[in-house]
Amino acid sequence: MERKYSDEIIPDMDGRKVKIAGWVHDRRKLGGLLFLLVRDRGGLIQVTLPKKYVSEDVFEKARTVSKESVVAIVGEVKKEERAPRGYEIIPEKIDILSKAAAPLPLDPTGKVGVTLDTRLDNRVLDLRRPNVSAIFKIRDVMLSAARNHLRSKGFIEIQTPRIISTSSEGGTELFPISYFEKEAFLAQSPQLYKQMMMATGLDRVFEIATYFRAEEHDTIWHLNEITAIDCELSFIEDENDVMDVVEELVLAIIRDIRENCSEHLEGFNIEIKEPKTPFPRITYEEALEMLDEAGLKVPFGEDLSTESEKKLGELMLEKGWSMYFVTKFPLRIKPFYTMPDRDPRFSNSFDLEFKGREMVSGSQRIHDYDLLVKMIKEKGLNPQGFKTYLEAFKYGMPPHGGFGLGVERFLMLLLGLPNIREAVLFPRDRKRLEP
Ligand code: AMO
Repeated sequence: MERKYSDEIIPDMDGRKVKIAGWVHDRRKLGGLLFLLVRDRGGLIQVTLPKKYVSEDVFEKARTVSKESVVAIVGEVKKEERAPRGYEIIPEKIDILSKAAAPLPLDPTGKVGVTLDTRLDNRVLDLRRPNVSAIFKIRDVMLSAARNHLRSKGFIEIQTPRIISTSSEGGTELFPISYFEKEAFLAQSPQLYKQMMMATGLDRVFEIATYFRAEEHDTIWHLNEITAIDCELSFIEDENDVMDVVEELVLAIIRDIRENCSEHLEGFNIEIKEPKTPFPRITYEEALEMLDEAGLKVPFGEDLSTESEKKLGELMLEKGWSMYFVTKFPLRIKPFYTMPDRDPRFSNSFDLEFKGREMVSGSQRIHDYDLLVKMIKEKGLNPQGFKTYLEAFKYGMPPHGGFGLGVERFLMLLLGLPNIREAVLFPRDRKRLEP
């Protein structure tokens, strides 16, 4: 008999015989009635066992099977308004496919409070909780929305090496690995490769990329292994063209989630609103002025701290803006590949801020070979280390720019998750390498 998911059965199937399978979520006894709640990916199914009507063997299995064991049940659908989804199953056969050991290290019903650390230590059981797996169903929609949107705009998806020989974002955040006789590193972003692609004629590319960052931070905002949506596009005038792509992409993702995730969003105490558009583009200098007026002084030339970003977020939200760009950061604090502004103190760079946190970072890039070599040297780096990257700039490189959007940051901010670790299946942080 064909197996059905809980959400494929409807009360109108009253009287039909079905097969279901899943995990024993909970068991209740009420007089002569025994209830098993069976959980599958679609939700909960009430299996009702009136002692008089079911066989002794079936009743005994249901009475004794340990919680979280995997069962397959054949039975009759009965309309029942008080049950989840308005139906229950009266079983005629129960197969125990896999017995769960007791006691459980974590209770997937969520009745017992647990710390995030215990949850992450027992992530497989944690992911059985509908509220937790919902995050990853939404993440899936987020990535497929991004893919669909970018493809519709002429971007093609690429994969670049995760093992690299040189740093792309500056020297300090790399994980060294042993690569035969050579020194190598885990990629901290696809930056250099996505730029090299601009010299191939494939002039709009994106990658759903893994970043490895050996940052020492132990905060609710940072991970050592993250996923980002990275884009690069050619024939731009300046960074404004790149910001247009970011804005459209973010809106497309939010719209898709609003349209397709209402069921997954039920457990979150949050309404996902479409942000007001067009996203304002305020310069770094304007941001500093706003902060100064609010009593927070940021010395010119310094990056915005977490505190100043948060304050700016509050000031912008007062004006109705949950998303906005901060543009024209000082050139000194940006990576070597960033295009200088006409005013050489600044750069053609931007961040997209969401609720007072950086979610996207991008810029127009330098496409002139000599200027690029000069900037590499000015950052105290050796052009020799960037030899193959620089080659791509020698034989015709169009003007270009791009950005990286942190998937976990976006998911965390969108769903109001208290810790970025909740937005990854198996997070990697300073202390966590397992599971
Ligand atoms: P950047 O280093 O700003 O830019 O990274 C891009 C986006 O990735 C996310 N992010 C992180 N999220 C969690 N933990 C971390 N440790 C972490 N580091 C980064 C943020 C951030 O905005 N090459 C450039 C992008 C470009 O210009 O194309 C880059 O890597 O959301």
